[in-house]
Amino acid sequence: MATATSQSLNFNFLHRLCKLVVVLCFLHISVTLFYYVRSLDIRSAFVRNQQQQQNRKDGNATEHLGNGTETPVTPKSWKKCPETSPLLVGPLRVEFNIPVSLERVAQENPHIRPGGRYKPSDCEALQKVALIIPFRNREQHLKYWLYYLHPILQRQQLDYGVYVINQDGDETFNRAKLLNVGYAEALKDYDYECFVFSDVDLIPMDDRNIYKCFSQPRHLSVSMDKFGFRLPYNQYFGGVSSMSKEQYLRINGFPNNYWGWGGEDDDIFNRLASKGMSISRPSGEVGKCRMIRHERDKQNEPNPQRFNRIAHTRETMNKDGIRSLSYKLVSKEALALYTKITVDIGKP
Ligand code: UDH
Ligand code: NGS
Repeated sequence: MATATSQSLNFNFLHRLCKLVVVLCFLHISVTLFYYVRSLDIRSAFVRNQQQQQNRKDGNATEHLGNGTETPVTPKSWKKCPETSPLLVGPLRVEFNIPVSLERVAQENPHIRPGGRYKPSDCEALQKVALIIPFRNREQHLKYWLYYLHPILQRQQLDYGVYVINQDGDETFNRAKLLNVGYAEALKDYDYECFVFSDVDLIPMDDRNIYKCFSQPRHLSVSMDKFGFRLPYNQYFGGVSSMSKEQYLRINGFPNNYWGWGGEDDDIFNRLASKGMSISRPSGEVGKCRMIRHERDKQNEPNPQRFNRIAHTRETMNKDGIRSLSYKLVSKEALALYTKITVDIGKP
């Protein structure tokens, strides 16, 4: 009798245990199903959101007309631009006897946005490039630079912005420090990954000389008319050059203490060499460029200290560069064809 009772108790216990296990299994499956369905929802929302953000970034999902209406624009394909732009034409005629005005340049380049910004509308540019120009009192040269370069850069299918770094006041000119300011200020605007540093008076004669960055720092103005279309010396790194953000940071940017003409480009070359980098260059044919002839500028006399300074680059480069840059921003204006940054960089 006692055995029968205990058997029935055991059976009851087992029966309840089984029920509990079944309920637990059911709960487990329901919870799993619930989270699975929810994750599907989140994933598709994420994809939708990403696409919208991308459209917004490229400014093409909708066009704001300024009157409260938004017109949908044909969605573009998000493929990368090709390695070689199909728009390139090769050798170009460059001359400086035609008068150019900013109005004309703006009219002929209707796709340039305020601040001198542009990106291709039908593909995603391979690089985001900031073009940095050291500047003071060279208005006529700047007009030619914008006139020739905007069409070239657009044909090169770059996502770019033009920054003119105007030295305030009449103290001695300092090209390399202005370039450092350009690097710092451009990065406040956009996530640039490549920096092209160009004198205002140098114009490429072939649009296959791409104003972008390469696996090594690039020297672009390799055959200038004023040097008989030859490189003046192997280590020459002046005129127009490009560096990725990473390459630039590896050398602590450029020196801030070369006041007046000469040597700062050799210092930059020394910095690159000391970090084991080599210089990449286009061929002499593709790298042809013209310089706008001019007299020596006031307050940019040859710097008598330059030879001594370039002899000590390795010792000074870690202390003097982008990490120690200081300046006072006077103004920053997004003009129709370029961003004008006026800056007080002090004096020697
Ligand atoms: N720059 C200015 N304003 C100046 C000085 C220099 O905008 O007052 C800029 C400009 O972008 C120029 C660059 O800095 O292209 C380099 O200037 P530079 O004077 O070092 O070099 P550049 O080759 O002239 O233009 C060298 C002296 C030429 C003397 C010619 C005498 N016939
Ligand atoms: C070298 C200068 C460089 C200059 C180059 C070309 O002598 O800064 O000439 O100058 N180096 C020194 O003076 C140490 S150019 O003919 O373009 O005026 O870039």
